[in-house]
Amino acid sequence: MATAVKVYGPPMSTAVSRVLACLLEKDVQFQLINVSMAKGEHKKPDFLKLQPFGQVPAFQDECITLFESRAICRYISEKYPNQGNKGLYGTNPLEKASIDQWLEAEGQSFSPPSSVLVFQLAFAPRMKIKQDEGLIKMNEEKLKKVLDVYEKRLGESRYLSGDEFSLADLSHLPNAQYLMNTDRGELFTSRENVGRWWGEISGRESWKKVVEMQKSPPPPSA
Ligand SMILES: N[C@@H](CCC(=O)N[C@@H](CS)C(=O)NCC(=O)O)C(=O)O
Repeated sequence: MATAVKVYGPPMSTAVSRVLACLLEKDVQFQLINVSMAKGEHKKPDFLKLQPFGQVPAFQDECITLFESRAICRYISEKYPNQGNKGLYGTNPLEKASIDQWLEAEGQSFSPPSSVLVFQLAFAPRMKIKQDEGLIKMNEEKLKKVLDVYEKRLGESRYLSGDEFSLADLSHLPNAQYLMNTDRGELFTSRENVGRWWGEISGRESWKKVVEMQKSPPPPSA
């Protein structure tokens, strides 16, 4: 039996939760190893050997180590083509290209403004950091423009890359979840197609498990 892959980092991290969603979607066994960011463990020499930028997640499969959550998701999908959700990263070059196109849109267009908003609206209050209203407004405007493009696209197809759920949709879940839990959920729900899409992708069993993991304390082995 294959040994479980290892994911290093807390599930509340958006990038870690992206990888967890992919592993659950692909039905791949994993071991989650907590990294206490509060204690700065992600900047310690041992962790930097796994992730040289001092960020979570890091990922290990047998003798290989990877970082960058989207690259890890692609690897998992390619390594386990015949288990779990078989079409998560497409089954032919055209499907893969379309998924990559929307994964890039997530990474390059959706993630920058939504990550600022996640930090400002969800994390800053918990960390007792003063919110920057100017930054919030500017990034909200940027995100609205991105979601207008999504609204049009999702009027043409059920999911971003076509009519099947894919890595491209999955990759949006972490930031969208945090924003949906703030008073900015309307950014998604006020757009008919985006709201419908959010309902579908956030209702997947894989993502519901990740949300549960985010609510639980880190494992004792951490
Ligand atoms: N592009 C990276 C981003 C990783 C990232 O920004 N991780 C955050 C947590 S979500 C982190 O480790 N932040 C701490 C830091 O940058 O010092 C990925 O997708 O893996």
